[in-house]
Order: sequence, then structure tokens, then C-alpha cells
Amino acid sequence: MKATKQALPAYAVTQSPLSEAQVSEFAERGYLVFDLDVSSDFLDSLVARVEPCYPEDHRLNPTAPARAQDAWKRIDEVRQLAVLPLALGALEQLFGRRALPFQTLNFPIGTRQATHSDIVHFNSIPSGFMAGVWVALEDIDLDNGPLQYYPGSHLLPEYAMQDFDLEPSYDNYRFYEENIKALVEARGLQHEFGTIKRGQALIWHANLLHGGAAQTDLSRSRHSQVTHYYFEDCEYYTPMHSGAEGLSLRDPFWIPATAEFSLPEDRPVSRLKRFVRRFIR
Ligand SMILES: O=C(O)CCC(=O)C(=O)O
Ligand SMILES: [Fe+2]
Repeated sequence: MKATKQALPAYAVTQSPLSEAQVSEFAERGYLVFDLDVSSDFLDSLVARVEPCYPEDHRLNPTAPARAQDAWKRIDEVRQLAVLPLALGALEQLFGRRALPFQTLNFPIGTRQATHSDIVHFNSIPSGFMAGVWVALEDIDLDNGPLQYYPGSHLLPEYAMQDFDLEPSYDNYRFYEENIKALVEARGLQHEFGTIKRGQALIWHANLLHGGAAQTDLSRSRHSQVTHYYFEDCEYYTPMHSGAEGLSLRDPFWIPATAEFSLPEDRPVSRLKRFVRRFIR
């Protein structure tokens, strides 16, 4: 069956919700914290309904790292948070193009993810039209594994695996992390922590170096949701699958604007791409 191209969802967008000072702060620092203005009941319901999406081993042992990718397909609150008019409006104001959410990740505890920039995972042509919006679903402090980031690091060059003489592949990803760690040390970059309150969001620029700080109190949770966005009128690709043979373009499925949607079939193109990746490299 021929796949039809998804029309851009008709999102409701709050126009220009940010002040000029917030826009310049983002340009200089590569991140911005703002209030999402969502109700406590909404956040309670989101957290409760995502819980069954985490893997069994996390439910048996709540200190085991866990994530639920694209829970928006099943849990409407996750979808609603991803398409929140205020978040879409802020992104549009910061990047000057319509924001298009393509992936959600929910976490029940700290990720302890090593420092990276999302540009190594998702990039665009023209480059850098990608952002993450990290939402605190409960209060975050230094003990429950806050986001850790390096203000201003989005102004560094965009580092791909090849810049460290690494073949792009997830098998080599730990060497990317080692190189980024060395770079942060060599440049003496200073980190900050995203100790933000429940219902606040932190937008990061695609090239901002960030990761998850260690969770020092493992008796606690750290409920959070990240939505990754691209922007309109770009080409999208996966740097980690793009090597000498060319860019691995992607055709993201944009998170729908309303609760009534049908998911794309397992599209013939992506099946072919998977086959190529498995057998021709
Ligand atoms: O939540 C975290 O600790 C990091 C998440 C992250 O790096 C991402 O979603 O891009
Ligand atoms: Fe990230």
C-alpha cells in the first residue's frame, strides 16, 4: 500500500508568549525556563497513567533506570503536553519557524545520562532546527537527579561522531561521550542544574550540552517528560546513521494535534531503510 504523506497537524499555538529578555536569554545561554501554566490535576493524571508504560523491571525495582518512549500514542495527557500551545508558541518565537513535535520520552527517575548534545541524534538541513522541552512533573532539586547542562555550549561547533574520528554507530557512542567529557574539561565549561518546579519547562537548543545528574536520593522519583521538536521546512536526518554513504533522512510522524488520530502503518519506506541498514553496512 502506498503511504500518504502526513499533513502538518493544525496545532493551536499561543502567539509570542515570551518577552524580549527571554528571547535574548535563550540566544545567549541556549536554554530557557518558563511556566507552562498546567493544572496540578492534569500533571497527577499524566504521571499516574504513564506508570504502566514503564518496563516490568522498573516496576519491580523502582531504582532501575526506565523510560517510556512515545507514550503519547497511548496516553492522551502525554500528547497534550507535547502539543501545548504555550510550548509551541515559545519554540516558534525562539526559532522563527513552526515547531513540530516528533517524539516524547517519560522518565520516572533520573537518567544519569552522560553529557551530549541532541544534535548527535537528530539534525536538520539547515542545521540546528531541533529543540527539547523538558517538563518537571514534580519538583526537582539536587537530590532527585536534575537535568545538568552547560549554559552557552550551544554556541560551540556542532560535534558529530566523525569530528572525533568515530564511525557513526551506537556501538561507538560511549567514545563520543568520552570525547565530549574531555572537551568540557579542556574548555573549563561550567554546568548548572535544572532545579525547576513542577509544571515548569526548560527548553534547550539542539546543540546545548546536557545530561542527567546522578540521583543522590534513590528513595525518590523524578517524574519528567521530554518532547523533541523539529521545525517546519527542513530536511530531517539521523546523524548516527549517516556516514560516508550519505545522510540517513527521516520522515518523522508529527504528534497529532487532537486525540483522534490514526498511526501510520509500518511504512514500506522505513522497512526498506531498516533492511538496508542491517545488511548493507
Ligand atoms: O532527562 C534527562 O536526564 C536527559 C534527557 C535527554 O537528554 C533528552 O531527552 O534529550
Ligand atoms: Fe538529550
